[in-house]
Amino acid sequence: MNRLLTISILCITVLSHCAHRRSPTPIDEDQPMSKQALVVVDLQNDFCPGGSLAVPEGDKIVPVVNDLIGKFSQAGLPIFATRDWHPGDHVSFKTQGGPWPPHCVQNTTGAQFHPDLRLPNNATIISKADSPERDAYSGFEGTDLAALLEQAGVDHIVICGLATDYCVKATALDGLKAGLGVTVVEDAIRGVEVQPGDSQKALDEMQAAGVLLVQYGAVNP
Ligand code: VGL
Ligand code: ZN
Repeated sequence: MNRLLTISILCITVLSHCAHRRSPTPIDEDQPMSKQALVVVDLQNDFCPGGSLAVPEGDKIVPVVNDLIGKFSQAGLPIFATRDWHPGDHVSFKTQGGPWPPHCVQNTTGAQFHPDLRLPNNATIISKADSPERDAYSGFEGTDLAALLEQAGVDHIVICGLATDYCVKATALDGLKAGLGVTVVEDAIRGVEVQPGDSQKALDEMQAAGVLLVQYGAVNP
């Protein structure tokens, strides 16, 4: 009797295990459920060729970023676009003793998104560094980006935009600090390169901190 019971339990265990492995389940148990959002960083005229703080080839990423926007839109996932949004007397400007030429001054053409960038109407725009006395490279700094992502149930952000060695890096590192998974799309970013090699250094730093670096083709939200 005991033997029969043991064999029965064994059979049930094996069968239920097989059924479990084979049953199509909407939840992939190897990967916890995750909701992603796209964060487009500072893809503004002043950071593109012809702008006052031009990133070399900054405009080259626009078609790739538009494709990423398409992928996230298709998947019904949220899209955020940060913008540098400085007052005319911003502390980061050389005119005020700062390191940069005046750029992305509120309500000027230079602060507008690149004209070919196709942001959907429901994208959320995050303005940063908008007070005279404070600079902010990260899209999280002094904004409600973290709260909005949490509200939307997002636990992983995919980052593209400008510039690799400043705002992309700062946003990615702050994303990790906020407890999010962070992916940076290498062929959808460009760097200022004040010193040659700054972009590569930024990529190394991000990767060491836990940022996932991928090519555009590998992004399947
Ligand atoms: C940025 C320099 C100054 C950026 C913003 O968006 O990366 N860089 N302000
Ligand atoms: Zn700035």
